[in-house]
Amino acid sequence: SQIRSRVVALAVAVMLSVAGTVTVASTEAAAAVGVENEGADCAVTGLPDAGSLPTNSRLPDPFRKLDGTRISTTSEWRCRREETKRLSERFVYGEKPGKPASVTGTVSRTGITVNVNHNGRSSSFSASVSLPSGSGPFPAVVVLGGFGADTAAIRAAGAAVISYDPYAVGREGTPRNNKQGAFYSIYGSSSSTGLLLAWGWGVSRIIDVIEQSDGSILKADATGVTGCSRFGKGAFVAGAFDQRIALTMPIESGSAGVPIFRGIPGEGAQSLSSAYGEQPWLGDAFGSFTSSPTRLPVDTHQMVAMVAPRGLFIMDNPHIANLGPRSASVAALGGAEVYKALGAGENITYWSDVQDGSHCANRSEWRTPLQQNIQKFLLKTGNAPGAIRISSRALGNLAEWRDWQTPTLGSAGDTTPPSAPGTPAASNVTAT
Ligand code: MCU
Repeated sequence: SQIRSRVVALAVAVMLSVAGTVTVASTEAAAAVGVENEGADCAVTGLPDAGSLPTNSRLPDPFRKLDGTRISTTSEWRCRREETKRLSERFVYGEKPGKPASVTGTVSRTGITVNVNHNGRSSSFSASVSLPSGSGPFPAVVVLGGFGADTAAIRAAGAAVISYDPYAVGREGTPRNNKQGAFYSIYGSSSSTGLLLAWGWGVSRIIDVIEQSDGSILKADATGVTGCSRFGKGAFVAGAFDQRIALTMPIESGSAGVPIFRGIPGEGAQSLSSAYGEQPWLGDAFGSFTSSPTRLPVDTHQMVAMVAPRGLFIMDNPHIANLGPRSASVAALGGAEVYKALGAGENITYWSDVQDGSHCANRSEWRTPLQQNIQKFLLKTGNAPGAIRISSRALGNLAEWRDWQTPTLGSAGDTTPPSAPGTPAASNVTAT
């Protein structure tokens, strides 16, 4: 039935564009239901070593493969995405292990329990559930931490709120060689994986449990994730690393979140060494890049791209330079180029046009786009286009940051060369 629903989604996705040309709408490349990582089987060779990295003051080309050639079809993105994931793990976040040998648990109308067993080690954690009105089953938004997300608006839109305490899975306040929490009970307190990816691993295990439940309370194929500040960093990483997450909504994430690493020093945002040192959020390997981000073979526009073509709603605050909002807008603009190339340009929203300068404030400006995103990606009842609304106070310029252009990608299995830039890619997908 998964294959069947994917075929239906493909058929529904074939639409006539305004110009009358057949194009494939955003859902065409949507991740298959129930697959945490669609590229797990891609053979990745040629990952660089930390010692052999060239300096590149511009953003790495998200379309250029490790073998030096660029992808030319949308189907090649799957394994280019896997390369991007592996680079991000090796140099930025640390490794996210695959699904543990055993994940069990329960879903009730008030809570979720998660029990994990792997290699003779076990750990567990729980989260609370708050349902919207109505009879369900409901989509759900996992809210990391207890502040900054508009949980009333989420529930009013018809999604459940899963309140998840990331510290149960990856504690703060520990040295890097003695990390604690459910993730590290399984993978070891000296794991080089940072807290952000550990928190994301916890979200993935919550989704495992929802998938295994009888589906009468929560839907397994309609999960979103959000959080503000350090939990915005966590929400961003969770969404980038689990393709079952249909909607990723980081709020005011700051350094180690959405902002491009390369832009942070010039913008005067929280420095990379401060973000690296404050808590073990990033992986241990990032330590050798805090004063030389230009050596990184990957930057956060590519984490944005890892979310594509799924729903992404980045909320940012242009009033606090320490958060790096200008660098965050560049990450969004750069990542949006991959969304566009995949035909999913309407699935990303970046919004920093807000009045209140306080960090993690409840903002009326985001209520409508938040609910539209929930309707579109979780309830599947809406189709509001995404929007890029960057405050003029913190407007980055992608052109200054890139030396690559966005290719027009051919469709899967296409044997004809891609069409000229600027025209829609021809599609060989037909409605069935
Ligand atoms: C913006 O996120 C962080 C920031 O990186 C830290 O330096 C600061 O201590 O805490 C922020 C936060 O999580 O605020 C709630």
